[in-house]
Amino acid sequence: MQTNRTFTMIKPDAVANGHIGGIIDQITKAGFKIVAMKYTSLSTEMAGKFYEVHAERPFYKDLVSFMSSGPIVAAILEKDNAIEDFRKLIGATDPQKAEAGTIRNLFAKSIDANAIHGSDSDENAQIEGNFFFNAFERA
Ligand code: 3AN
Repeated sequence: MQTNRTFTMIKPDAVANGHIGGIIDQITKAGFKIVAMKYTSLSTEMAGKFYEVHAERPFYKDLVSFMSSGPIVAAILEKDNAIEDFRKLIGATDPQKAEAGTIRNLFAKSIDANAIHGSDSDENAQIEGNFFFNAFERA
């Protein structure tokens, strides 16, 4: 399993607020290489499947509805120690708790509309990347 890749999504709030460019700038300045990238949107079915691991959580329904509310940008990123370094770059789930200078601190307003997703493990990075990109696109 690859340990130098992570998967990210710029969420509907950040896209709607015009932050695609600002966020990609932070990502590339932090040393991540873009392996694959796609501007697209999720149906409620696709969002439900993507967040299936959270199906029992109280916020699941709202999360699915939010994530299918507008366009997103999905991407596979490469860097040594990608998972940990990217989680550091995006900051805590709750933007109020995200460290100064992190992407969520700069661009997110609330815990549900928190601007960006980052995979939490090598295994999930692979599953999530495969969800959006075929084998040729993620070579
Ligand atoms: P992270 O995205 O930081 O890995 P997770 O995996 O715990 O956070 O949660 C997945 C997504 O679910 C978050 N990005 C956020 O949009 C939403 N979420 C998490 N916790 C809450 C919460 N307490 N209330 C509302 N939405 C939440």
